[in-house]
Amino acid sequence: MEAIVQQFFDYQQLVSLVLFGTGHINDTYRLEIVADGQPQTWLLQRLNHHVFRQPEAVMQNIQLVAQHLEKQPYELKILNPRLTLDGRWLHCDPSGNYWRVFPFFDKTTSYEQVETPGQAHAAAKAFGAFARALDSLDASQLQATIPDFHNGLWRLEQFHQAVQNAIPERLAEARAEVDAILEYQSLFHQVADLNLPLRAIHHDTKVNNLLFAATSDKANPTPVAVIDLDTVMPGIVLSDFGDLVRTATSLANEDEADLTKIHFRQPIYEALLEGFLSEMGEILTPAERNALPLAGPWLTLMQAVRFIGDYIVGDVYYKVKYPQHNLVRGRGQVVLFQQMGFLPS
Ligand code: GN1
Ligand code: MG
Repeated sequence: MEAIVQQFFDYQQLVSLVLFGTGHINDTYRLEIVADGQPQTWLLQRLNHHVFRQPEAVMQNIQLVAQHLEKQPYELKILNPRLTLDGRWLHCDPSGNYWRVFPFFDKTTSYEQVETPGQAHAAAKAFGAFARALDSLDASQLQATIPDFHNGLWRLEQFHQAVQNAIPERLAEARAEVDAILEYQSLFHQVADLNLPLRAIHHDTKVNNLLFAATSDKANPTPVAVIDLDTVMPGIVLSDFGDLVRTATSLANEDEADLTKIHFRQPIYEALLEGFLSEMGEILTPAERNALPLAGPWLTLMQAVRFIGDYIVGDVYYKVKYPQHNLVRGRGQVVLFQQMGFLPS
């Protein structure tokens, strides 16, 4: 690891390097060094190149977005990657792993779950401000670094294939969830048929991808930065509003195994809608605005498809901590989806 840190910094002392955060894809470390006689904290991250097959394109997108945000009236901090000492965004180590460094925003905190409408409003306003600042970025300049990432019809097709190729015992265990997903599959057609416009979309607006000021009032926190820009690429607004609804409205977090704890909270939903529209209300087209109620159910069902699909084929995508982990996550998504009250057409 020292050899990697040396690519990015000319430092006097490496004080600590510890695993950090709860991401399902990349490995993130908090790095403390002494450089130029000063203690400094950074984030060092291994980019999962099995998921992001064009690491350079991911960094190009992030760069483009960061540069664009710099030129906008945008009040949050911008996640600018740090270059290696010889001017590269990524360092590829001898084992073929890709590394990059981001600023560590001090005195900030993140929440795995939303507790108050004030938090929900602040979170949605922050992601809304991010989307608004990117409204003027031509989305076709961004590369689709994970092709078909939030293409519901493609996810559905992959899911059907996963069911065909499933490990029989796992498929049997997940039968109820698989059937529930199939019962509502028309939702993916419904959203695809809307042909909503492509924008520069974050695509991972879970509430823990926001940093808030650690000293601010927890019930009404002050956002500091939108983080995790890896999946910024062309997409539809339902992705960003939807993932916010998926992660913020539920009383329990994504890993909760006790299904009785999963509740969709309507007052939180209303605060999210108000917060998001306070930034994006005048920018959305009428079709986008009318489609917002579909965002939460659509994204939650898609996440169920992804977790259950991964479980039945043997956990090839998401990091898991125990064998049933993806099943538990997928079950939670199905329950949350059912509570959202979407009726198949
Ligand atoms: C993944 O890396 P992380 O945890 O931010 C995933 C998202 C899912 C999310 C579910 C590249 O995000 O799409 O919504 O897990 N990212 C990728 O928690 O697949
Ligand atoms: Mg992510």
